[in-house]
Amino acid sequence: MSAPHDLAIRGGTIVTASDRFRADIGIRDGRITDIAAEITGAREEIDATGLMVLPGGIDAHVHLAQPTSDGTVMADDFESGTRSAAAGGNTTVLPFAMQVKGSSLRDCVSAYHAKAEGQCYTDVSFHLVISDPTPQVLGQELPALVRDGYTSFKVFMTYDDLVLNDAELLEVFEVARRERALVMVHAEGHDAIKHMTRRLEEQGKTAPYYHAEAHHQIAEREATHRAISHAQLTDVPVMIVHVSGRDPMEQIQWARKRGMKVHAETCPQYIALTRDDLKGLNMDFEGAKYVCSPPPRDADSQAAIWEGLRDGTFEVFSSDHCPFFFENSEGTGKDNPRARTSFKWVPNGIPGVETRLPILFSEGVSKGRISLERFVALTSTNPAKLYGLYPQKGALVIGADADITLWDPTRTDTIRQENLHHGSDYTPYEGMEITGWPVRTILRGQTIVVDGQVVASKGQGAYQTRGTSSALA
Ligand code: DUC
Ligand code: ZN
Ligand code: ZN
Repeated sequence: MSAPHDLAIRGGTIVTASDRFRADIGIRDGRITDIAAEITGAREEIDATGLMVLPGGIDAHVHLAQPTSDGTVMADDFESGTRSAAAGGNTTVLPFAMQVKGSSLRDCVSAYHAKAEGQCYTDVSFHLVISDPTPQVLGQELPALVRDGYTSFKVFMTYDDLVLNDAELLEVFEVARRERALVMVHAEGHDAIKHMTRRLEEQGKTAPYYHAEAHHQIAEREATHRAISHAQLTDVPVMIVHVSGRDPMEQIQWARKRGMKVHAETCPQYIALTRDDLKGLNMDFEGAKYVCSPPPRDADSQAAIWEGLRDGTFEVFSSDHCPFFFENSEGTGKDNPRARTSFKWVPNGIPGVETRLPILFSEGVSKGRISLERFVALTSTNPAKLYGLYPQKGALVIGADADITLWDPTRTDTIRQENLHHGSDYTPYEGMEITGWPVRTILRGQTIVVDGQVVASKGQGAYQTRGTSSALA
């Protein structure tokens, strides 16, 4: 008689978004088939005594192998980016298939699939980015893609090559409503940023630090309110991504109190960094290592973000992993000749897919700011629900994919670039001390990382077609 389970995870404490309890997990053919007090006789057993057994991390906001308009090159392709994700306790990541202006959206998606095919260590699924909302895109391509399982897309309220005006935003929101897709918004006011940039440059304020002044929190607050208003007018749920501080967060709370369907995401940089990090060493170019948009704010905003993580204002905690080299010989990293002339040319983005979960675990759970159940909700269950992957992903229930991360809540470590698996040549979190570390990552029943060693083979990760967001169900 064959063994009833391929794998049993024994002796650990299972933690979900709502409960924790002592039980074993039995797995067959990549799925959870049993959760019981004691499971014996499996072909393979993992002893999880003393460990926490959590659903695998789902990072719902990463950028991999994305084309750029200025010649900068992303430091991660699908191979290195998903390897880094797996090492950081993730089993699924959601990068963006970016429409290049003037191109067919479908062609961009096909090109992105070609980059991912056979390269991934974790499962992946793509959000779309709509940069050119032509009648053909809105009338045909986008509806067809949503039906094919690309059930979320992002729009930008800033960047010359991505910004949509208000009329375009409203039209895109209408399509999201009609097709039942979740629209994600990068909410920063383009004209305000351009104005601030001009004034700062006139005063010779061109160091990376001034990126944080140009991308002022007021510009984020204004755009957040505008996005919410457009969503209310078109009666569609929205996800405001990478919310950085108190002011935009209060707009979201204001809307929610009035019954509007506004969802919100925040990221590690808004709890672990401040704008002072952009000063580098005495306002030098080191500050470019922390340039991302929206930028980190101040201690008051960090405190606000923690309140929002606790009280449910934020449902999703993603990395916004957008990795560039700091310096490389081709001059295609952050330190390039143009970027030395003004902060406005520094590529916007920082790496973080591998450090997202340890940072939230350590700063949140280990320091008593959030519960472990809330950690699971923010980093796995809620993203699965909101992006149409639940309950196949983000849940430890019978029938779900056996995507599981084992955590040692007592293990201490220090974040060091030399130990990370990403393609960047630095981490903005260098030297950060962490309590609580993922010690094993299991993807559909197969161990892909153990004690920091990636044991998966490239291509083990698979593309996941998604259903409708819980926000639209
Ligand atoms: N928006 C993102 O979501 N990531 C990096 C840069 C940006 O503007
Ligand atoms: Zn963005
Ligand atoms: Zn992003």
